[in-house]
Amino acid sequence: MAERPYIVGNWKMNGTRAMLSEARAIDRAAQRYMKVEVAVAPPYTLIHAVHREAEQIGVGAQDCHPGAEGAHTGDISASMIADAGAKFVILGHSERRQDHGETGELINAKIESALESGLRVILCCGETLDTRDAGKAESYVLKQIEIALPLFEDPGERLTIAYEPIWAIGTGRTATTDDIASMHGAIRELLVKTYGEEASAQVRILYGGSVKPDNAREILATPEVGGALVGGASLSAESFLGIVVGAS
Ligand code: G2H
Repeated sequence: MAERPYIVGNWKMNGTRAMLSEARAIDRAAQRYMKVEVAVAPPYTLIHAVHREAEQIGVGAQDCHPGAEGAHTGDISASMIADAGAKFVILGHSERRQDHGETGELINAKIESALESGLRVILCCGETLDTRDAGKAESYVLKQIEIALPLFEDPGERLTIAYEPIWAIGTGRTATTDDIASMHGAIRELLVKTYGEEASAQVRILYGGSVKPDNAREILATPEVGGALVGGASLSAESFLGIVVGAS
């Protein structure tokens, strides 16, 4: 288990103001688990409201535009997200790669913009079942990361990687702990090669894909798993907190 595991709820396209009571409950309970870093990424419409409620948890966004401002109808920039109270942004989620055709180059540009605005970044990666079955999962995932990685000398806590095999997202199916350990180990090697041992030590590698209270403890005890990115199970305070307890 990481020194300070990072448990992040990704609410995806879920949540109206009625969800603020869940955020309040998560925030109150998180104060009892200070050794775990807890955060949620609600939809844009709730970032400011959750930020105002939150004393302990971090609040983030699920995407941003690579530009600073301008004529981009319907888009939101990293500086706007930061202004609303976000401290981090999830980028490169497979649902954005699939639904919006996001490329590695675009994700890299978004990361640069987010970092310039003072946001921390959670960079997602993960392979399809076909890619895994073809024995190409590791090379595919490492390539996704290499293309998107920002160039800095010391990423520190500004960068987090989330490995989310697409075939395990919202399906109830999780990767085996051997699969997870092997992929996380390969990602760690890449980080060390890119930034050096010392500079990359603070970069946590999260696992995501059907993490639930009943499998969290085992997943979080897997080598090189520094926390979890949680979708469905983050929508109720009770189940999300069950995962936080598993990390404590
Ligand atoms: C993977 C994960 C959160 P879920 O997308 O990013 O979602 O926990 O619902 O599989």
